[in-house]
Amino acid sequence: MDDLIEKVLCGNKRAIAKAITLVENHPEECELFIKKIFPHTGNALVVGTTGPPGSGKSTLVNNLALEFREQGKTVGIIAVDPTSPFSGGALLGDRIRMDELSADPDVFIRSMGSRGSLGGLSRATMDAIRVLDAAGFDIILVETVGAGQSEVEIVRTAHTTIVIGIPGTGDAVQAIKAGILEIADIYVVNKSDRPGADEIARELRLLLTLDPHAKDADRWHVPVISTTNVPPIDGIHKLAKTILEHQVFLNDPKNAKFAFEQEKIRRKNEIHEIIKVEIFENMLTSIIGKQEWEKLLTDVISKKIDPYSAARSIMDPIFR
Ligand SMILES: Nc1nc2c(ncn2[C@@H]2O[C@H](COP(=O)(O)OP(=O)(O)O)[C@@H](O)[C@H]2O)c(=O)[nH]1
Ligand SMILES: [Mg+2]
Repeated sequence: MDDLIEKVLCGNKRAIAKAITLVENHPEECELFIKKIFPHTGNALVVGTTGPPGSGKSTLVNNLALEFREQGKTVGIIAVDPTSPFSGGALLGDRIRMDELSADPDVFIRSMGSRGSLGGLSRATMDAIRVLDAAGFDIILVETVGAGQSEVEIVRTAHTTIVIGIPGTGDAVQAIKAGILEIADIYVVNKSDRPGADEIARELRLLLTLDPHAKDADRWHVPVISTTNVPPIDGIHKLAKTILEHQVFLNDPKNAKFAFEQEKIRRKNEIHEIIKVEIFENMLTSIIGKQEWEKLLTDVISKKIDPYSAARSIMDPIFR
């Protein structure tokens, strides 16, 4: 393991790939591995991107990666798809640009699906981010599908979260309803080459002014950026600039308290996640035997007992 760690710290791509497979598939070894690389993490800027399928996340991430490469920054990319059983392969998107990226020695691309993550996908993703961070990548771009709870958790591990919407889908209003805007540091209206893009951007800016903290000086004010990610590409340069401005904001001593609170939320989520997985994967089966578990499930199915009472019957002996 020490050999693997050393190679990861040197940025060796094969070692990085192996290390990510380790954190995905071997929760026991993973724990020691993360413990050892942890002191080498904390330098990368982690940027999460979320939005509905087909909104252009992969294309945007590719273009953003190319933009940051032009600025001389090294880039790690993780594409997370909880609905995909596959892991390890390249992510979908614009193949040609993608190939351009994967041939670049200063870019590492990895996709993660639900299958190859025994200890939970969001935990595996956080650890994969750590591996890339320890390997010295300047920027780590994380793409996650949709707006479900697990995706929100994944995105919350990022320093900067980009939420993507597209014209003509009622996304903007949907986003507000789903509370998804709350996780956005930057809102992107992609496919702005399509009709209705300006309206949706305007509508979003208006909605954002309704935030009770909208006028607080020590707050980050969520910008709405329009992008087009098919030629002629537009808005990516501005988006990259805004991401870096967000980082400057977080690093400003004036905003230390805000940044610390954000970090606290991230670490709290992560620890919760670890405990949750431990309870479900390990503790649950050791507290309540397999037969007992089966019986409880059967009782709920046959309506002998409701799910709350079933959960209580497991928890009460521990917490009472
Ligand atoms: N018209 C238009 N199409 C786009 C834009 N960005 C992405 N697309 C297309 O939208 C489709 C879905 O893109 P993809 O990046 O795979 O979406 P993802 O599922 O969110 O990752 C692809 O055919 C892209 O070429 C854009 O700005 N304008
Ligand atoms: Mg995609």
